[in-house]
Formats: sequence, C-alpha cells, structure tokens
Amino acid sequence: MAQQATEKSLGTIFGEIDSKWQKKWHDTQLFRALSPKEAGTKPKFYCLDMFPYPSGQGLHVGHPLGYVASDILCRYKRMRGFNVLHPMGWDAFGLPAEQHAIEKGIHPAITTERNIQTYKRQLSALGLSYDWSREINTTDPAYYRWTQWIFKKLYERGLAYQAEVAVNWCPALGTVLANDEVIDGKSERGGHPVEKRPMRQWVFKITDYADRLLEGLDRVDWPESTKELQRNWIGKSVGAKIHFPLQNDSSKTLEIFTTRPDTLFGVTYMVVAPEHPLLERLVTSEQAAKVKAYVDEVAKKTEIQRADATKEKTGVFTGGYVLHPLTQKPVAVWVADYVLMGYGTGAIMAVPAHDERDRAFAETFSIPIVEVITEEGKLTGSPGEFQNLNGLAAADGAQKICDTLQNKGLGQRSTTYRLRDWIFARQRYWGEPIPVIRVMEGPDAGKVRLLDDDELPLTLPRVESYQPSGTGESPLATVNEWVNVKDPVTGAAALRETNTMPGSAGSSWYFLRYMDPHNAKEPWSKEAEAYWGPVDFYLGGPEHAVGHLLYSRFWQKVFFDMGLVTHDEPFQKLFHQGMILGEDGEKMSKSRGNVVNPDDVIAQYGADTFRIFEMFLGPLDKAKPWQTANIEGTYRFLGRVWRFFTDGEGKLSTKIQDLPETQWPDAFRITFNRTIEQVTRDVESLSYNTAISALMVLMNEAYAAFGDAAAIPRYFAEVYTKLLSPLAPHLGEELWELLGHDLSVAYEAWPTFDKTKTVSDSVTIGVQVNGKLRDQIEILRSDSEDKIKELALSSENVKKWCEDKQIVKVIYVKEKIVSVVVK
Ligand code: ANZ
Repeated sequence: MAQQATEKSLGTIFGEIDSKWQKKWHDTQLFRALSPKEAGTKPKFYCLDMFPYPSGQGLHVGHPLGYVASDILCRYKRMRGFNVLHPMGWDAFGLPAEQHAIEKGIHPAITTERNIQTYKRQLSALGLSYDWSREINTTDPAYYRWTQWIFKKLYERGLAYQAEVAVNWCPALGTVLANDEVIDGKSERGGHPVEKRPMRQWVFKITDYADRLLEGLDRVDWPESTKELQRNWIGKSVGAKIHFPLQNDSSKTLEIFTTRPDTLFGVTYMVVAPEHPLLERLVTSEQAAKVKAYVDEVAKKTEIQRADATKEKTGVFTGGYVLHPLTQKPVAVWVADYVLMGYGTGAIMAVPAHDERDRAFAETFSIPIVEVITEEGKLTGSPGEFQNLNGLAAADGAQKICDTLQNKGLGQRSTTYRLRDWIFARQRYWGEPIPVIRVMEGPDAGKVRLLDDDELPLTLPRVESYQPSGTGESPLATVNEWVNVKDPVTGAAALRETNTMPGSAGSSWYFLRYMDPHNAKEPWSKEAEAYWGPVDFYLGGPEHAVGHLLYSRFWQKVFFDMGLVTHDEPFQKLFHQGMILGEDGEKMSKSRGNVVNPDDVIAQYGADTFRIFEMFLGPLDKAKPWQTANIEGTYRFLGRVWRFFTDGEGKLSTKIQDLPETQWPDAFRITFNRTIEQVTRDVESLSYNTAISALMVLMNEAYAAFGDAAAIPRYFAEVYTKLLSPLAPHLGEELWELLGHDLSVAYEAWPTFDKTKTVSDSVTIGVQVNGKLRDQIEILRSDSEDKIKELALSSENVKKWCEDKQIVKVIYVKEKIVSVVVK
C-alpha cells in the first residue's frame, strides 16, 4: 500500500517525459534544418504551416490540428532521410493589436510581444519539431525592412501606382473602415452610417499577372476547390466590347462588354450602372426625378447585395435610347443596380431570352423577350442582310458578328477579368510604413520619391496616441516630426506617406525569408532559394483560398521575373485542414462557451495523448466535433503501450529479448508487417486516423501474442517505437532511449517491411477426386509439389474415395487445389 501512495499517475509520468524531451530538443537544436552546404546530397523537404496572428486569446484546440498534422509529416520525412525545413513565425501586424492599444493604452509592440510568448509556449508544449532558429516576426524592423524593399522593387518595375480609390469612410468615427468592419452600410462598432469616399491609395497591378496566375494553377497540387475559387476570383471572360451610338447624339456611344456577341440580335433593352458617367446624358427630363431617387437608394447598398442573383430585380427607365449597331433600331436604356460599375464597362446589352438576370428583369417590367439561339445552340432570327447567319453554331456566329462589328468600327474582341488591382494601403498605425516621400514644393513638387536602400528600414515611430486622425488619414499623419522631411535631392519640403501596408504584405513573402532568415544583405540568398524552393507542402485553413494565396503567388511571379527565385509557383502542394468544432457541433467561440484550451488537456494527459487524440478525431480535411470523453480512450492506448514495453514506472521491461521473427506466432508476424506497410502509406497520405487505429490493433495483437509469454521481441519493440514516434514523439524518444539508444529516434531510419511476410505461410486448398471436392487440407507455401500431393492422398476422406480404384493422375494447381483422377 505504501508503494501505491508514492506511485505516480500515468499523466504525471507523461508530463515528465514531455518536459524532458522538449528541453533536450531545444538544448540540442535537434530540428535545426541543415544549410544547403551541410546537407550535401540529402534531399530537402520544405513543410510550411500558415503562420498565426498572435491574438490575445492564445491557442484553442482548433489551431494545433494543422500544426500537429504537418509536424507528423516532418518527423516522418526526417526518418526517411530528408533535410526538413519546418519553420514557424508570427504574422503580427494588424488591426486587433491597434484596437487594443486604443482601448487600453498599451503599445501594440508590447501586446504583440506578450502574445507571441504565449503562443510559443503553447506550441512548444505540443512537441512540435520547429526549427526555432528561423523564427520570424513581420513586425520586426529587420524583417519589414525587406517588405519595404519589395515595395520599392514593385514600384521600380511599374507595378505600383497611386489612384483615387473609394474607401469606407465613417464620419462619426472619423476613420476609414475595412470592409469587414462595415455591416449593412453601418459601422460594426457603434452602428454609424458609412459612406464611400475617394482617397489616394497605393495600388499594385496584380491584374498584369492575371493570365499567369490562372495558368500556374494547372501546375500545382492543390485542392481542386481552392483552384476553382482562385479561377473565379480572377474571373477571366472572353467576349467583345460593342458600341451602341446614342440616339440623340451619334457622336457618343454607349460601350458594353458581353461574353455572348452571338446574341446581339436578341437585345431588347440596355442597362447602365447607377454610377455610369453617360447616365446624365441619357436621362430625359420626364424621367429625371425617378432616376435620381433610384440612384440615391442604390448608393446605400453594397456590391455584394447588388450582385445577389436571387433578389428581386429593380430599375428605372432613363427615357433615353441607343441605336442597335447592326440594325440601327432604337433600344431603350434602363438604369438598374444589377449592373456593376466596376465590371466590364459598367453597361450591358440585355438579352432576356438567353440570360437569366435579364429574363427576370424583363419579366418584371414587361419588356419583350426575343429568342435568337435555338435549343441546339444555333443562330436563329437574324434579320435582313444578316439572315445568312441563321443556322450557324453560336460560337461561329459570335466570330462572324465580331468581324462585322470590327469592320464597321463598332466593336472589338475583348477579354475582361473580375480581378481588381490590389489596394496596398491602410489608414492605420500598426503596419509597415511605405518607403516613399512626396515632394511638396519647388520644381519637383508632387513627385514621389522612393527611400534609398540604406534608409531602410523606415521604422514606425513609437507614438503615444493611435487615435484616428479624424481626416481619414492614418494616425501617422499626426506625428509631425516623422511626417515632415526634406527631399534629399532638392532640399524641398516633403511628406512621408502616412498610409501603412495592409496585413497581407508581410505574409506574401515570409516563406522565402525562412530559407535564409538572418541575411542582412538580401531578403534571401539565391543559393538558399535554389535549394529550398518551392515549398513542398503547405498546410493551412481554407479561408486563405483567395487573399493570401493569391497575393503570394503574384509576388512570387514578380520575383521570378526579377531572377530572384527559381520557381514561379511558391507552394507545390497545398492542404487545408478541417475545422475542429465544439463538443456541440458548433464553431468554437468564447460567446458560446464551447472553447477548449489545449493547455488543460496537455496538463492532465500529456502532449502525446493530445496529439494522437486530435489526429484520431477523423479525416484531417473534414470538420469534426471535439469529444472530451474520447481522450480517455487515447490515453488508455498510450498507457497500454507504455506498460507493454516498461515496468510502468520508467524501466525497460525485462521481458524484452532478442527473439527472431521466425519464432513469432505466424498471425502476429503478418499483422506486424502489414502494419508497417499501412502506417507508411497512411502517413504519406496524411491519413493519420487510420494509421493510429492500425497501431492500436497491432498493440492488441502484441498483448495477445506476448502478454503472457516469457519474452517480448526487441525487434518488435524497436519498430513499434519508430512507427509511433512521429505521432507520439515524447513517448517515442523515451522508449527509444530505454531500448538502449543514445541518439534521438527522430533521425532513425523509418522501418521497412517484407512484402512476402505480409501474407500467411500456410494456405488451405481443396482436394478433388474425379472432379468432386472431397476434402480441404492445410499446406505450407514452401512445401514441395510432391509433399503436397502426398498430403492430399493421405487424407482420410480422399483415401475413402480412392479405395479399390486405380490412381491415374494427380494434378496440383498452385495454392488452389489437388485434383485426383481415379478409375
Ligand atoms: C449579353 C449576354 C447574353 C450576356 C447572354 C450573357 C448571356 P461573365 O461571364 O461573368 O464575365 N455583364 C457585363 N458587364 C456587366 C456588369 N458590369 N454588371 C453586370 N453584368 C454584366 O459575365 C459577362 C456577362 O455579364 C456579359 O455578357 C453581360 O451579359 C453581363 F445570353 O451580355 B452578357
């Protein structure tokens, strides 16, 4: 009993094992990736996690799902001989830290630092094998110096320009708001009205790369759904621009964009967007009041609300007409909000017979519907001199119509993209300063000048107040001593740019910095990139499908054009982990009270239990609810493993001995080899839940085969430890050490299996006498044909049917049947 009282609980033992190995890994820098020189001929594997924004809340159990999953893969790859790069860092600029600063008066740099420490502690507690020597932080001037350098390079290549862009301006709050801070035209905080206001902004010409961004998708191993989201976001449409002269002023034309020039003779009305510049010319005095009321109404809606195809169509007739370019018939022009100013030309030719939105509109307003394409997809109803088009396939008809329009100077083929240029400015404090000044006086007044490389980093001034400036400008605009500078060329007064970069700046190239994180001369060396690029495996949530993943691809292509990288696609394989839901099946959130903290689970059961439990919840890419009750099952499994190989207290079991495989029970040997095969395959395909269940089955069979026996084979113990170690690395290391090894299991060779041993030695075959099955016998595959025939003939049942007969022939069909012919 006394002993019982001092006996440690399994959870305590696991906790001690966790700390012991985490410390060793840290102290020996076990997971430091080798430099290209050190690596020699070792193949590389670059495995990247989407780096987190270190929020004040710390990790919840949903975060580690992806981190643990990629960690298992990295640990496996190391055992397969790869030089693995598995880095982690912090995407730490952003609004929440700034908001926190405004409310609590604590500088964002301080909260960020604090949050990073929490995240790092939590990640380390999970036993993740990061190379912490490569840690990066986007808010570190040593890092954002290069983000600013990249801005300069884009500018020098003509890919950055300034434009007046509409922003969400909230007069009551005196600030510009991000799109997601505006809900139904009101500020999220306070519910104040928000209006669009044009402001001068930096913009990147991502549209120059639209075709290459599309094409590259065909060359990467990404989820099809994510590729499709990017394709739709880029939204390439091939069609034509067609000019419709105004009826009352033929010197002016209304230009439209269509993907269906083949339907030109089916046009029954036109629509212009409420913001269209020609609207004023088109509106007649009778319709003016109605149109104005409508336009004012629409101004309150967001683009998303306007583009909603399911909503009822609204619009007003302008009173004006344009002329059909080929028939010269007048066509009525309407104004309606389902046409967006930001797409195509902001005006359409409406063909209600062949376009659903137009049909809904025409039906609402009793506008004629004229069919011009048959069900077989052929042109019909083309009038007058164009009758010869009838019967043509639509695609051919479209070509003919485009040719005709082009000849008459009334249109041209045109390709449009949904993709917009990337607005690269925020009216915020907590972001990277943009490295430019604007000259305010003298001969160069109005000119923009880039900072010299040796002026970088342009650091954020440490200010006491982050209050919005009240003019819509960034809070930096109020820091006079920072803003007012002299132009180094002319000595004239100049102003710094006070907008900062958006949150996506630092994350658009961080994967390159990890390759060479301490380089003070360049953002990364060519040598490092040539070795590590591209990222082999990228794991993160699907919410970044367009933003981050598109911006990074754009920059990578620019770097490629500059000769700075060797690949023009940054992420070869991409995987999205599913979400872990609360126990109630709902999204985890503080307000619902269903958030689980990983720290608590680890404190009670150890990190390995946590890791295996999360991987065992279900397929990695699926959403799945957390199930606290099932942690016990995982915990018991690891307890069984622990007690099988040890005395339960931390000494190796004395039963572990050298016992050749030939002396293992046949069935166990087969399961053993099959498990190696399956775990290998499953880990490679990230099917960790099935790998774990295979290891559970093997442990059960090990208990059955050796639990009561005098010996446990050492070879089995070693292989099992290796198979388990990527999933449960702390236990893996501890067992490996107990088995007498000085070096970490992390770089041991992954077990191989013998394919021939995955099938049983013995097999049951039938014995026929004159074509009728008379018995079944068990043979060994290794038995000779003679021996098998002898076994068959000596069976009692067979003997009975051969009695008093003459055996004419005995035929053996390998591992299937012995056939005896008698007469
Ligand atoms: C006539 C037509 C006939 C059209 C037909 C479609 C079908 P995608 O493929 O998405 O590029 N359109 C053009 N500009 C628009 C705008 N600013 N706002 C709303 N709709 C606009 O769509 C191109 C089609 O969307 C164009 O082709 C145009 O309608 C409409 F049977 O022109 B179509």
